[in-house]
Amino acid sequence: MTRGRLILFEGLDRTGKTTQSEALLKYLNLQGDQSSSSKRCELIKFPERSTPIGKLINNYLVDKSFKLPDQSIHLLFSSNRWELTEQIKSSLQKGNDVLLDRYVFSGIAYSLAKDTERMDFDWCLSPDIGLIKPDLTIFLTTDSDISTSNQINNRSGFGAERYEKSDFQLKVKAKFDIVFNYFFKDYTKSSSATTSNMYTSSDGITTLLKVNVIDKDIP
Ligand code: FDM
Repeated sequence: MTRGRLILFEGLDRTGKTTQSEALLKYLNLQGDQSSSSKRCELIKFPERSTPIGKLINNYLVDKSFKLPDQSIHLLFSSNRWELTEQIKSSLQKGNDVLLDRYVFSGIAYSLAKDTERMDFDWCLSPDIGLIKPDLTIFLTTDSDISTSNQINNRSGFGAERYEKSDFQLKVKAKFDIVFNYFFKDYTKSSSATTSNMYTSSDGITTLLKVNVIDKDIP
């Protein structure tokens, strides 16, 4: 039996990760229905808020008065990925494709954006060492910092959760560049916008799509 594919959607808030991952889920499941195999595709969104650790993370995100050291919440996000690792591996082994909405790269970029003393890149990566590596990563971002701010400010309901502030999102955007430059050999080359990798949704939000196969393993 061929192992299923692990496909990751990463990116800033409000760039269409959920829309795109749900569309691909539907498409792959339709293909599965049409073929003779009983392969199914599943989508896992991180943080997965229903697990014991996910519930803690959810409290932290929705309740801004809930205090946790930056180190602790970083480790909880990583721990949440470990909670789901066996499930992901077993689905892939059955030949099912697994789609992920956020993963290790969000973990590093969001924590680095906090500029916490001694939480450098290596520190942030270390709890994720050994996690299963995606076969394909699709990074959704915006073309400029101005569009990032505008998109974020115009989002309905934006600001309800802890990290939903446009100045913080701009920092995350810069940190994603550091993270992707480290993991993907051709990241810089793929970063300029062309008509083929831009799309605008019905609410006028423009997204830049960068598709990369991971070059370095999650060690
Ligand atoms: N987030 C998500 C992190 O800070 N670290 C992580 O490891 C992950 C997976 O959680 F602001 C942040 C990113 C986002 C918040 O994610 C909740 P969604 O995609 O908005 O639910």
